[in-house]
Amino acid sequence: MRTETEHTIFLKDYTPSPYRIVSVDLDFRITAANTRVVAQLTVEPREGTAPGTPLVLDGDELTLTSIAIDGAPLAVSAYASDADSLTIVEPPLRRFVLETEVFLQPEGNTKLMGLYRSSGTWCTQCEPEGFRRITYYLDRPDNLATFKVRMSAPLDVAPVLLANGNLIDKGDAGDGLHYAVWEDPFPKPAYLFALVAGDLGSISDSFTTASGRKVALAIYCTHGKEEQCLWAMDSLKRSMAWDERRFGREYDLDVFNIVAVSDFNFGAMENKGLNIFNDRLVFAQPDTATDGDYEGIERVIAHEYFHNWTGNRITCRDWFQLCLKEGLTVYRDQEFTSDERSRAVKRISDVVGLRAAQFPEDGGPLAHPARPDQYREINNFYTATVYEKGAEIVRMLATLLGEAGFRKGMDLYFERHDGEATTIEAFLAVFAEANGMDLDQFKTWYLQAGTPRVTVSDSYDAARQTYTLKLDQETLPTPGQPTKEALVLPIKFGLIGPNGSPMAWGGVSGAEVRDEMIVLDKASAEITFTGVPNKPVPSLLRGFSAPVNLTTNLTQDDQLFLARHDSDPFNRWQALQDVGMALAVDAVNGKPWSDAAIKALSDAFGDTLASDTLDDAFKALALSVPAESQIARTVGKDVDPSRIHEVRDRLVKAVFEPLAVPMLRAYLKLASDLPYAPDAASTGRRALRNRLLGLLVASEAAGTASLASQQYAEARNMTDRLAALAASAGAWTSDAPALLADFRSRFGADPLVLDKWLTVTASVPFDGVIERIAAILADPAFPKTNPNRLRSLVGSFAMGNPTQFARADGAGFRFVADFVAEVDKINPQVAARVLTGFRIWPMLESGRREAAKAALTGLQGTSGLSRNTADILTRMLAG
Ligand code: B3K
Ligand code: ZN
Repeated sequence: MRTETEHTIFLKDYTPSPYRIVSVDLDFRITAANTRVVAQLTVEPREGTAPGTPLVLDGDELTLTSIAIDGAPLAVSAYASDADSLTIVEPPLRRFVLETEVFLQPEGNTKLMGLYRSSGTWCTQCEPEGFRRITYYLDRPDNLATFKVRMSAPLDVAPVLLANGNLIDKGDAGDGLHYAVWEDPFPKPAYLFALVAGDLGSISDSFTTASGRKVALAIYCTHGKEEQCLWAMDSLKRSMAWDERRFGREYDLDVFNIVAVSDFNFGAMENKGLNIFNDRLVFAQPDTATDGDYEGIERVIAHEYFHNWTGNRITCRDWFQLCLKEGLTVYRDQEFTSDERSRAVKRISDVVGLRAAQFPEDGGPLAHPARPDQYREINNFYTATVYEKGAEIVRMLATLLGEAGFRKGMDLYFERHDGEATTIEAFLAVFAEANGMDLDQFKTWYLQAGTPRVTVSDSYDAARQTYTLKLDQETLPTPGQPTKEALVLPIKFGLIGPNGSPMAWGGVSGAEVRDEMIVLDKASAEITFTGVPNKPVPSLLRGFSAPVNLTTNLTQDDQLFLARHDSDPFNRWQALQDVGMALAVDAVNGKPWSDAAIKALSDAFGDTLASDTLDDAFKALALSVPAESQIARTVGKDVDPSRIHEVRDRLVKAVFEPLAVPMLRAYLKLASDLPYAPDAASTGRRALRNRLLGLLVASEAAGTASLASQQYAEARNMTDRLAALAASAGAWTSDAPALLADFRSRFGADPLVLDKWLTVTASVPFDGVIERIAAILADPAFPKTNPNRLRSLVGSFAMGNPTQFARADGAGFRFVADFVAEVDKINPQVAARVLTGFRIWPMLESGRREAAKAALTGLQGTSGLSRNTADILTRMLAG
């Protein structure tokens, strides 16, 4: 086990490198046995570099076979190399060319960082620190260089040779080899380098930019999957058009290539001009991909494309600034989806995701600021906090500045920082400057971890016709941050009169209130509205305008009033969630439900279902009670996941069973004979129908038991089939085992569909699941080197099956800890990610807490743990 401080990198220690690499010439000779890389780096000392300052390059698992400066081989005393660096002791204090030759073993590279092979294809992943596994380099994002890449490979196994930028030469290289030369004119950090060599099929298309340049587009994939790339191509073209319309950003190279590979640690990678994707985020056809998959592909294709400006043209100075590109680009992809589909539905889904992934992170032992100030392993900081909270921070900025003010800031950002590696400070400065606004306090959002709690209570004075809102904010301590400062919170709101219409007010005092937004920037404030003729119901935090936990003194009646009348669709949805949550928490605390309270919620759901103004996708989201993980988080301590499961189950039955007849009628009416289409309206229709199916099965209403197996059998697309399977397996109906077996035999040969089966299997909340997962893992044919398979099976167990993962007897914890120890030797990134499932442990009841701690402590005793896993483990146990 490493110690606390070993290898910790601090933001405060940032210094520019004394040398710069300005251009790179790479020559790859790829053969079945190994890959030889010859690198010619043109290096310059930075101004002020003292004579004799060594040049230290990063390297990892490289075999150095020759080294020269300006063509002259170096004496052994002139350089030193160890496991992770190459030092040139006394480089010339002028521009020079350093030439190295190294050998790599892509075949055995199961970490999937650097150059590796996936199903025979050579491909790369360099972000954040993978380029050092390809050649010795200044592997840091602030070194921008132009790259020219020559590669040769056997023509029979690798007829396709790709790298960043434009193809400038290709031909025969003799001995059954061929070569290609690619040049990228845009200076870039090494993490955006990419290379692909393989036997691939492709589809191609083109896009003409606003200024009339024609860009050649292509998506490469395993032969036979070409048709399945059409949706991704469609999404790409729409993304390119959207970025021109919405942000005035055009694509800059003549080609844009995407390659789908099967073994990939993450979702996708925005390498300049050559995006590499996990194939699950490219392939789609109706009988194997769900609506969720289609949407995910559209979103991630857009996300990686948008990085071309926010990430590539303007990159990060250091990895602490990761959310400079990630938070901003997630914000941009969220806006794209909102414009392409339904804004309200997108917002609700994003908030559901934020609460499921980011809030638990922010409230647990792994909490960290959106811009961390220290790390031991940067790969562990590609988190929901950096991505999703990062996007929320940008969204708040847009809310505070307004659409035009935000766009002015973005324009200035592109104008001023194009071609640079920069910081959060520089990002905030352009918005401050373009809008004449002080954003010093706003910056705290990037520096402070934890989800603020906002408490609001209201009172009405009929005699004075005044209405008062009292607001408080508090952020609890997080690891390393015992005290917290007040944040700037944009709280969008409205007051609703007794007739359900918006209510105007005469005057307001006590805090900054503009239009329909309160800007709370102190620990507390009291806001008084004058000229208020009746007691209103406040609709607070409309559109979830700040990522906080909100508690109010609203009654169930007030909430249900909002659910019916609020003009803000987000808050209509939220109000129903709040009512369900209050009932669930009462039951967990042993407080019985009143019949009236259950009936009121049930009626509100009934009205939602019957509404002819709400759309299907919204209804699908609204007809729900909070997830178990949400309830657990709200309960907050001494959590018993089995009890929460039982309570939620009972709540679903109590409120939805009385609606069985209208739900069944609606379910039957929503069936469609139309061919599958992934548009928002058809997706919404299926979402509602499948939600109703899930509720009917879970409520165990009479006559609904066979509904799932019937839908499963008749389904004509994967969305409907998988929904039926999940409904059946989630309730473990008598048909569930047979449906699971059928699904496996029908689709088991398609790895991406097998993943769905693995996830459903691992998510069954009843005893027996661990044994089933263990048996699947023990099958010698199960590929333990494939991240998608491992995450679908064990990742979804650790993250999405709290009753079994957090079993009272500790079997779930031990199982996951053993898995992490084993997979850590193969792929540390996957192991560390699965381990984060333990972050719930401090809030569990004492027996489970002890069991989790014992499993974690046992894992800590394993020798040779990777830095990735050791880092998560240390923080998990210290928090
Ligand atoms: N930038 C990549 C993430 C790389 C992850 C490395 N551990 C994908 C993205 O966010 O667009
Ligand atoms: Zn990204």
